[in-house]
Amino acid sequence: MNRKGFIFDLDGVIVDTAKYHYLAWKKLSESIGIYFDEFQNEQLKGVSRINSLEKILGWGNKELSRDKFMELLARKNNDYLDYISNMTRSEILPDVVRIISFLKDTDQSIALGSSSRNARIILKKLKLIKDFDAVVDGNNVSESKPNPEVFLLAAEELNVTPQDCVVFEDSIAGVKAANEAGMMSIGIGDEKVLKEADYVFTDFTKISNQFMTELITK
Ligand code: B16
Ligand code: MG
Repeated sequence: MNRKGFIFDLDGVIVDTAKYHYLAWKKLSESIGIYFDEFQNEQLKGVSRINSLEKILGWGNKELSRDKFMELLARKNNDYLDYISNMTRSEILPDVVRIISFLKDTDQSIALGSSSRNARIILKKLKLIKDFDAVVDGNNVSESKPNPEVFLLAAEELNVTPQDCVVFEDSIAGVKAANEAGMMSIGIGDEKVLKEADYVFTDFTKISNQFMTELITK
């Protein structure tokens, strides 16, 4: 069989940490008097921690000193780390393990392409890190999604051309990044939100092994 590159986003694709990012950002926004709900949250998915706080401050028309900005970033991350401290394999989203096993059985290359600086900690907690041939995360890039840097770097590490890569993403920013990289984008979530993706599935239980075979042989 062909060897292609399959790049997984982390938050919202492999594990439902998106809900913990939401809780931590909501707490932080409200503590500085800025309204925050699911609509705002959708626009932060896949976006780096720094860019997320910049967006929140923009929505609230607030400017902060650099020290205060850094303090709020640290506070958000501490809350987030508290939320994920007891995370186990039980929080891996349904059928993620089946899809990864299928890719390994068919000798495909697998990478992580996440904006999170906490990605490695989470993969270790989930005991998934050994399954990835490359891990590219928020520590390795200078530009956040929707910039394609994270996915292009992952393809390079896998030694696969971007045209031979498939990206699984739950965020608008991430789907844009995959498209911009010239890769096939598969949205995981709501097709009304992820309308720019090449395909959208509500979750991995809806992705058959036959569909995966078609992606590999295409
Ligand atoms: P951290 P992904 C992204 O991860 C999240 O979707 C986004 O909500 C978060 O702000 C970003 O990581 C940075 O995360 O604060 O842990 O460095 O979806 O690209 O895996
Ligand atoms: Mg995500």
